[in-house]
Amino acid sequence: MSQDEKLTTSARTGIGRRSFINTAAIASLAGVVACTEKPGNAAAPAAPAPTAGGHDAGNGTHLKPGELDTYYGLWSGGHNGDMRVLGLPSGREIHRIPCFVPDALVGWGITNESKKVMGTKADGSLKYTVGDTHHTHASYKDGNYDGRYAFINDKINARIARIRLDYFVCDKITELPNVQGFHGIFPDKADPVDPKINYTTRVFCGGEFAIPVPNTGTDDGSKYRSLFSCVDAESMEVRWQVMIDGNCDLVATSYDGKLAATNQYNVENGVHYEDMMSAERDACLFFNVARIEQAVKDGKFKTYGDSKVPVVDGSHDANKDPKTALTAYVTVPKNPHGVNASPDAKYFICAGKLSPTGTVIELAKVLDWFDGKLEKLDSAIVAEVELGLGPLHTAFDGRGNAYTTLFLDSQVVKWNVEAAIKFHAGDKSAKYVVDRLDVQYQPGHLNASQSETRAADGKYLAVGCKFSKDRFLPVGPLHPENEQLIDISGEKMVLLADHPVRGEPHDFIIFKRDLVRPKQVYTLEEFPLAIKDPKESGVFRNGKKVTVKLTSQAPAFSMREFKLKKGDEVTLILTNLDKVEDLSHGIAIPKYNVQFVVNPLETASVNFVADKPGVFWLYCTNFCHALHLEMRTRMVVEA
Ligand code: K7E
Ligand code: CUA
Ligand code: CA
Repeated sequence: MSQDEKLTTSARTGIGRRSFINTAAIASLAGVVACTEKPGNAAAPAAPAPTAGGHDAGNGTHLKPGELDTYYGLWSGGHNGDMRVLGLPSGREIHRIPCFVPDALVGWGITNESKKVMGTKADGSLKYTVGDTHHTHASYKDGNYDGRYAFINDKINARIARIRLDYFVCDKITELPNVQGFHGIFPDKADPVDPKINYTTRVFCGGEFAIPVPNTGTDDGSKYRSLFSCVDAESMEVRWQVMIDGNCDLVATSYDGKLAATNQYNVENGVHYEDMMSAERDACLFFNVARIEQAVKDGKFKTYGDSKVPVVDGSHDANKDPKTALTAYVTVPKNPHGVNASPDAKYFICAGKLSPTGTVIELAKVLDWFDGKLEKLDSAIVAEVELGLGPLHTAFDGRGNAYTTLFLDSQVVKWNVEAAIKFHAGDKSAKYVVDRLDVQYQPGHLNASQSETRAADGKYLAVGCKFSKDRFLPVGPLHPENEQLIDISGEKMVLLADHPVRGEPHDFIIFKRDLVRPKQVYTLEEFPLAIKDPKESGVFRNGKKVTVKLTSQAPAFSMREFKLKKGDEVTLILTNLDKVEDLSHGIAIPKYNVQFVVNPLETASVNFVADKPGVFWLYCTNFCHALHLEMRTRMVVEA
């Protein structure tokens, strides 16, 4: 972009942005040298951290070839139904993890193994082929990510997926019963009863749309309800649900495991948007996790429809007495969006959306209320301060500052939480707004490096802008969204980079790269169908049912050809016996609509009916060897 074009863009967006660009450029001249020369092997893993503030080429995000990023980002892929893995600060997309939607690259939704994770109908076809991921979070230990799992939601079909972070693959998907529009998720960070369990064992899920429960075709609007669900992080089974008044949106959890919360924008139980915004205040609803689990143990629950999941009553009426209440409704201004836990473990912050405010709720006071020590629940609100127009989500830098997106103002506002509390308490000299930065444009989610952990490090802030407008080359009516990277290491925020992303990105997390230790190869033992020796290959017939066992080792499959008869019901199993990292093979079956990839020591299988006679060249689809093009096997289907 030329200086002139920059000016034009600045002029269009109003104040200040050009001066931020200049600030970044100046910082790069004054700062520490970011990238040190690394002799020899370009793929050596120890990449120097580009020091925020010491920017290379004025943006701090450029890595030299062979240098590695210092942070991982796990991004929701929106209605692509996947999770994306980014390296930061470069912003390079390094992986996509298919979850809810088939993916032709690896054969997700084609292999039997992936179909089993995704869920099938009686005829073996996929139950769902669309998904809409919004929120992604990872499992915790001691208040920081432990590299075991990530979790992601599918809003459309009310499913939660788990991703194994040793292989960066989705290994389980669970559909929540009696829920529609499943939105927020958050793993717990400890057990409320057993202090030895200082890691994630549950994931909480917010049901956004109220529906008849059970939803069996009788439309009596007065009975629409929403459920808040708890999923077991290991078994991925739904442990329990809470039937609430109003709805759920985003979810947050406390560091001690005692509280989970969801913001509610539809306490009105409206069915049209006008109804949903008729009240001046909605709520942030708290769940007393230990009491709910006790109630389930004591049999104080119901079940609905076909579901066997225990559902406890979290309505206002059933929870008036604080000493026995399972839920607590703190009222917050109009149609809030986003509830986020501060890294000092003290506060949840609700962003106002239709109110220009941020609400700070002190968790110790909510617990006091449950203990009967706080008379008025709403006095757990320790600040409610003006931030700007359309506040949506909040991130933290670990130095007491919060960063909130302002959708309507197209800004990020940096504000100091303790100053906001002082201001709210009457000290009008307390200046809580620290900085504002224009972003391009209409930001939704934002998150800072390590933000919702005890190890928040205040280095980078990424902002998911819902509109990119003029920021990228025009490509027709559908523009990419704009993921922006901001340096938050100083007093003032500094915009570092624009990154185009496929829609519709929502939430994401950014964490230090040494918190995960991905494996480079599978083990044969992980796959019950593994073919451990090429000598076990062959065609094994049992009437019409035929099993084809095949292995791959560059540059050949274990059988040069094999024969089938028309009408055979075939299961083809392929084990990749190459043990070297990155040496994957793919296999395509022309005219049979089959393609999938097997990574080193991985096994995958497909089922098909050999209904088309002829000669078919099965070929390797991953360029694996100088003889990759020659890596084929002939399938002969006899008429
Ligand atoms: Cu997390 Cu995008 Cu679903 Cu806010 S929501 S923007
Ligand atoms: Cu194997 Cu290409
Ligand atoms: Ca409302």
